[in-house]
Amino acid sequence: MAEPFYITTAINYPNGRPHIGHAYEAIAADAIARFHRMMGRDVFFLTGTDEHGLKMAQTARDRGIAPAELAEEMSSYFREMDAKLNISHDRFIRTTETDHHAASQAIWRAMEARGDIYLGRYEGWYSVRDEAFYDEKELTEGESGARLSPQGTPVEWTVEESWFFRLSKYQEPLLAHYRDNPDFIRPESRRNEVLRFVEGGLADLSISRTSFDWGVKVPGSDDHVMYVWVDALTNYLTGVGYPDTSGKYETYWPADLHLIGKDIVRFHTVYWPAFLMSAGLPLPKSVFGHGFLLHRGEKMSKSVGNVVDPMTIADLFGVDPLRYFLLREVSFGQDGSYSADAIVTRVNADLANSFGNLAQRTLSFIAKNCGGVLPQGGREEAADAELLALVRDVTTNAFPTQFAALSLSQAVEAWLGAVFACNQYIDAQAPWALRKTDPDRMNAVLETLVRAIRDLAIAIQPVIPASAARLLDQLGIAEDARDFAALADAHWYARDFTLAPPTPIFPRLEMPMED
Ligand code: ME8
Repeated sequence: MAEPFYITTAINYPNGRPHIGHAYEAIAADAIARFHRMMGRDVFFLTGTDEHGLKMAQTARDRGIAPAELAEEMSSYFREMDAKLNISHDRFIRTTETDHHAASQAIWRAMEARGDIYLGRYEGWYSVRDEAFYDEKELTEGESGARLSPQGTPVEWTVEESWFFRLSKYQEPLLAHYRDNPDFIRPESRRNEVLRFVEGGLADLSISRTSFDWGVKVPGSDDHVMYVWVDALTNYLTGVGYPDTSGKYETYWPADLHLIGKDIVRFHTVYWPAFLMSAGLPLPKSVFGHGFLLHRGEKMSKSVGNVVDPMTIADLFGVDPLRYFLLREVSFGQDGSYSADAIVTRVNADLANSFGNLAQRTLSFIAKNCGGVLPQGGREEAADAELLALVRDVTTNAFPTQFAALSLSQAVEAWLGAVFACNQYIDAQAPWALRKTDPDRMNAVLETLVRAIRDLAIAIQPVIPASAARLLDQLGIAEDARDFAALADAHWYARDFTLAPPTPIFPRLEMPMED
């Protein structure tokens, strides 16, 4: 039986349309999910929308509509974005769904049964935009003298009757867990931040609200709704059928990877494992906090006018070019910058001029000069075996090793190095010149190239799935022979296949008029 792999993204607040940061996270998670499927794992990939909380309630009120109506409309844009970007999730969860309410109430009851929930009165600072409580000592002073959260958002003084979770009780167990599981929080810089925060002491957490009712009802306490993060985090359990602990839960829980952005690492590595410990449930194996995507190095904000709709970018440049750019350009775990000219430059250099050109030159030559029949045999030289060994090493070793370690950009860089080697080989061997002088040698060169292109197209599928599939179609590779295991078969094309004159897979991009 295939080994399971459960990966999740953060669930997005549908209080507005998706932005490029949401697209980035979905694309990264999708590439990782596709990679593990290709490695033979039984993958379950969960994404969705986080529809409760004060932020949703306030946005809906400002628009004069019910929160459920806002959620319904905006959540559909997130699903459209996922469909457009070729996101291969197994479930799109919405926290307003009935099974999610049941799961949230079940984990609440489990924490209550442990004696970790008590009634009190919350007095403190709350940021609606972050949906987070802050300590006085964490706040800074804004230009107008108003207090701001560490994320730079406004906070308001809140006084309410509230249920509390005994987070303080979990300081030592959490620190022990971080110590014993060095990969629990990645990258290293985020792990250090969390360690410092927890070592500084943990106050009990207010986990219910009475001032609004848009949320999951607290069991046995109907005038309270759960703090939105309690229900939001529980989506990872709902997604696999909790509180039913047979079936999907048994197969996939604990999750292998929660992929999230750096701003919500604390919720996932402090609150969430503490809730799970309290409920007596196993902890996720790993949480990875990726960086933020900045437009020309600046934070996106409506007032700066640089909030770009990811659907527009995908329409302008194509889905796979966008996916490639984001995964190649941004060192995974760090912040990255994007702009139209950076996308055009990167995609033209790597995909159009390097990989695309390699494939197009080779395949159109075969279509034109060999009647579309993939050449075999011919007189081999040392350079052929050298190139194939290099490509094999990248596709079966460097690329998968880096990808599995979430060094996504390094994996793609290694792949690109092999593409460059193929282009040097084709220039040095010049099959177009051999056609008249030495057709026997030409056959060996073309066979080498076709093999290399097939290996490179297979490996890069997680990053650019649709384009790689088109290229593999052009080469006549069967759909069930496109995973990493298939790379071991060097004799895959010893059969009848006629190659049609290929259309280029990676057209050169033009710079749009305005960035
Ligand atoms: O935080 N670049 O939702 P959200 C990269 N509902 N990633 C970004 C980004 C940027 N500029 N801006 C945001 C929430 N993100 C909660 C999550 S999970 C149980 C609940 C990332 O819509 C952000 O870090 O504000 C998060 O991982 C995701 O987008 C959703 O952000």
